[in-house]
Amino acid sequence: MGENLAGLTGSQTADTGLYNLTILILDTSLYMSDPLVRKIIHLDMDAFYASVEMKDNPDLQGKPVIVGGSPQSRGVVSAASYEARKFGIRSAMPCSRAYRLCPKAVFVKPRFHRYQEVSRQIHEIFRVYTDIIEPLSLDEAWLDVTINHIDCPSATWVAQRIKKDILNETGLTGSAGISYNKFLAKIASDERKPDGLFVITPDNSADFLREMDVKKIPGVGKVTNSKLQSLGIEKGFQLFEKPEDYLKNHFGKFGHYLYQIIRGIDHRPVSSYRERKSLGIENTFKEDYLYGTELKSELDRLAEGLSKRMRKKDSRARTLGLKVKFHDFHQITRSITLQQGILDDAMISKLAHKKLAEVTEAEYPGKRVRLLGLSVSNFADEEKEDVSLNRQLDMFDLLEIMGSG
Ligand code: TTP
Ligand code: MG
Ligand code: MG
Repeated sequence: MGENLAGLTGSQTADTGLYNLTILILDTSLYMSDPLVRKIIHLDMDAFYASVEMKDNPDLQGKPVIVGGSPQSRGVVSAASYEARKFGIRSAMPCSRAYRLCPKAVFVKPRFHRYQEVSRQIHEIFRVYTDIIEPLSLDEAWLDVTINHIDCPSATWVAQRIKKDILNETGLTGSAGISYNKFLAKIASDERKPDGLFVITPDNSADFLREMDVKKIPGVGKVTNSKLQSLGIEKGFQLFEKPEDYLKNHFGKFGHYLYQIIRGIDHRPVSSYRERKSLGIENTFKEDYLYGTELKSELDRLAEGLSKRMRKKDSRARTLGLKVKFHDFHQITRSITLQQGILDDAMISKLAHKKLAEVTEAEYPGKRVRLLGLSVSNFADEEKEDVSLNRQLDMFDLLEIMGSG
């Protein structure tokens, strides 16, 4: 059954009534075997910024397109079209290197408002099918379609409809991953890019995870991956063989996460737009800074400001979030949650500096920063929620912090 479903992914453009009916039957019968199984779609647009530019400017069609800085600048690639990727060009690569790899590539400056606009269009389409939508960034989101507005029992079918609507309304393609939890759906959306659709079922997830490279696990960054490699863990089955205590010894709390995730266990709900309480402060700088004295003192100022606000509101929080927007508008968030006690001024400053160093030195070395933000959430007087984190501060981030901390 699982193989049948996965096999459908290769011919997703077919659109005969019969074909769709086949999907419906396979998918329904699969999920009907366990009414408690959730149906989650992860949708991620293909070469998002580059595709938007190519759609808006037909001259760029079929060409290697790079959205980011100019080839002479010290900027990096934000997005590379699939044509550009044939030359080995990837996001976050210096533009100068991209130019050397493909001198005929067309370099385009980003237009963030336009990407936001397209992102809003896509979200409108999502809402036709479900209200349970959790955006991860402008170009991707999780959707819980276990119950959906069109009463369709097949998540695969819903994903196909969404892909088609997106294509009709924006002219762009996205890739869908369908599975029974967020982790597997996210991994699945990457499997058949571009314009892909891939299903991981309860029946075939074990086989899939066995063959998967562990570096694909969200939260496994460079640091964790080299640590895993040094332990001889590169493929899923190698991780699977390790006892939980072994992983905990090497990775702390992150070890528990790895143990669970490689067994396909992820109970996080798709948490939709509802705003969680958080208190934050951010600053866009007049010039972009590399990691160094100026950036550190900007962070000090933010930490002080945040502490002051917290005192004013008498808030006692457990989670600290750091937001970093780079000069190319690429934005990331990291969070850290205290297991005990509440954040005081000293702790806020210490943790914020630790995270900033990790992000700017280890993860994105040499990338200039245009904005820093700090926020606190998970207040001590707040009712405990399943995942008591700000929506943007994904649990994977938290776990990565715990793992590398
Ligand atoms: P991604 O979804 O990671 O990549 P993508 O959409 O360009 O390509 P793919 O088909 O593999 O999904 O990121 C979405 C957008 O976010 C991307 O188009 C540009 C921006 N971005 C950056 O600005 N810098 C980065 O390092 C990355 C990874 C993305
Ligand atoms: Mg994408
Ligand atoms: Mg994405």
